[in-house]
Amino acid sequence: MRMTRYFLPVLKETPSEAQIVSHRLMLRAGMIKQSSAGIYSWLPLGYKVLKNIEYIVHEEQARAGHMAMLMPTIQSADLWRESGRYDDYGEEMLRIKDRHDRDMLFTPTAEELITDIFRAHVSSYKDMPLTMYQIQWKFRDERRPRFGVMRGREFYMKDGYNFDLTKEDAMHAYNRHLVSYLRTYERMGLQAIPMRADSGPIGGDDTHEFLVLAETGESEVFYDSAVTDLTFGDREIDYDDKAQCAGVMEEFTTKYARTDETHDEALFNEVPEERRKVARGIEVGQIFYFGTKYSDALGATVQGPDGKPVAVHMGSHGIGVSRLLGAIIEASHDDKGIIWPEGVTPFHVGIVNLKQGDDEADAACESLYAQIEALGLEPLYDDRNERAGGKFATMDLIGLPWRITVGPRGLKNGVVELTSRKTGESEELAPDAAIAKIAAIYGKA
Ligand code: 5CA
Repeated sequence: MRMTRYFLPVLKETPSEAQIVSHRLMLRAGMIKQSSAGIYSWLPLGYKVLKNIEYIVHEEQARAGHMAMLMPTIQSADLWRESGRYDDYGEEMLRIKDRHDRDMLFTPTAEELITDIFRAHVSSYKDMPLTMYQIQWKFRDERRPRFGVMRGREFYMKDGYNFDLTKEDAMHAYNRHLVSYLRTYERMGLQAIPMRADSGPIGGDDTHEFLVLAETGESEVFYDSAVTDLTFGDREIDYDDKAQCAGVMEEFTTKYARTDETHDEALFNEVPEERRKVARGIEVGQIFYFGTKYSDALGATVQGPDGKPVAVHMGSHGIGVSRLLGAIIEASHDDKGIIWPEGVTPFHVGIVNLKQGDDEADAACESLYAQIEALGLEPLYDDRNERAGGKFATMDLIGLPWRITVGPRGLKNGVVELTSRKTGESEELAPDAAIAKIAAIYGKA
């Protein structure tokens, strides 16, 4: 992409309505524009990152054996009356009437609809286990939408649902989700710690939230600092292996880590004092096991191995896809702007031409551009007729992990400059060597 053709409405001034850094930077970098309270348009740069995050979620769900699908955002109230949640959900649910005066709603989550699909099509235990998920817009009429995409009214969520014959199988699904979520967040450059939480309007007893530690987080959290040493890394896992998944679950959830809703001071005090931490966190996901709550309410039974009907065991599992943009920026920025982890960056490399219009500099930039594209990577070329300072400021603000700077003086010596956004370190390299390094960084060598 060339900057002269790109829609990148960066703001010079810091927007006064934004209270936290991720919200400020998303507005300043031209990623989103508020359309009404808690509802945003996703401008090209923001949309690209949203899609990259979505892609990682899809890949990791596929790896875990879960099937993608899509359900409507507008649903009939009838199903929600069957489960009893039409009244229970309260003011957070956006209620709509259609032209025939029928009660409709904008989905805040989809346990009812997926259970309806299941009961219509699955009648035997032989068709289980089954886990399906979608990545779809949700609406919750939050009392205090704030912090940009962090607490929106409309937001993008991955919601997955498992159907199993027994509690044991359903707990395997729970553990499988925990493992897949650990991998998902790590690929985005985040450490998200599973913490015992409260299940709220979804229901059930077993639930963990995944929290990214950040001063601006909305949740107060209590944990044993030993949990921050745990990483999943690139270990191999067989998602069908119950014992393996349960082992990871145990490894990541046995040490004390809880949100304020479930915090237990006496238990916490058993953690050695120097390891007891109280901090704030951003909830980027939550997994639930709620047994037969919805299958009982909606009559989702299957014929068991002995021929008798059994209510299926269910759980649901969410990732805050749009919230993750805010969480990643909170975890990765400096006073100049965003620092995208390589896994989600909107463009892989920025190219800055220090002297637009100079034949040699222009040609060198064009050549780098073509070579980066040939690697299957996306460059963003700042080809504007602007001062170098302005170009650097824009690149730093939008946070591409790597920048290649091209100028007539360097080219005379046969070099360009490769700069890491994260460390700020620059290296002078021949253009080919810079390309080789980029290829290696992104696994394209
Ligand atoms: N049905 C279950 C699992 S699919 C469910 O709805 N879970 S949830 O309520 O915990 O939401 C899942 C994730 O969506 C949360 O962990 C959070 O990261 C994100 N989320 C929830 N509310 C908002 C909101 N108002 N704005 C942005 N993200 C949100």
